[in-house]
Amino acid sequence: MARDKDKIYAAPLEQMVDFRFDERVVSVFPDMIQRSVPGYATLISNIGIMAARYVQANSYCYDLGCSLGAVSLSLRHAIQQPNCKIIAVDNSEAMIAKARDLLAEDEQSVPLELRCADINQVKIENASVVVMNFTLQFIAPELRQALIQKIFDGMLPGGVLILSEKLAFEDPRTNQFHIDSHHDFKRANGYSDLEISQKRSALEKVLIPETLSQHQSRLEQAGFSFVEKWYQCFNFVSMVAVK
Ligand code: GEK
Repeated sequence: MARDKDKIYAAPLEQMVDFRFDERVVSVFPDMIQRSVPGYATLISNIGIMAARYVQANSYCYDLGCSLGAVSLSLRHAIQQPNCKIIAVDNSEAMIAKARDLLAEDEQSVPLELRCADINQVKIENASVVVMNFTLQFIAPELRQALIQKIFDGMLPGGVLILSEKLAFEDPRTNQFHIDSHHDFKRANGYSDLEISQKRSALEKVLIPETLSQHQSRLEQAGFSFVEKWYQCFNFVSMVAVK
């Protein structure tokens, strides 16, 4: 995949507008997410590895907030069960259009459907695997419980939800430690202080992180019988929740 460099916040902006997944972001997205999310490649490959254990024959696998389809590709290459279908959903038309081009280059027989839709409106059914890799954090907090409940209700017994999120921490010192460490990670990946601070302002009202215990109690309230954090690097975590 050709990787254009993310320079969106490199020059000073006169007016800060809220972050959007538009064409400009889409064109640099692989570079942006790789340099912004610690362990992104590790997460993508291990999501496939875990999904392979939970996927059931004759079921659906959902990639909610699929962006360019990295999780869907990982699932597609890992699935060994017969008669499965991957349903990848994103509400950014620009993302879905580019994902369609990228997935066309992938030669794999597991059927994959791309849908441009709001995940709050999408029906979840017959699901053995559901992945939200850094998507719930962009959903309005008051809609999150209903969304998790809808996912749980649409899952098969024994199915897995893999949920990756940027976290907030109750203790201010802990919170600051993780924010500073993440910013050091971005600096080490070539982002300037200006880029880091402008991106932070653009995301402020759009990406709303919660604490690990908020996520855990929401998952338990929905009915998941096993909830476990399997990955953490700084303020980025991934959890599994089994029905
Ligand atoms: C990856 N999972 O590469 N409905 C559908 N999509 C949405 C919604 C919504 N309501 N809100 C946001 N999105 C991907 C990375 S990125 C994470 C996920 C990031 C979509 C949005 O358009 C974007 O493509 C994605 O969620 C979040 O593993 O950029 O930090």
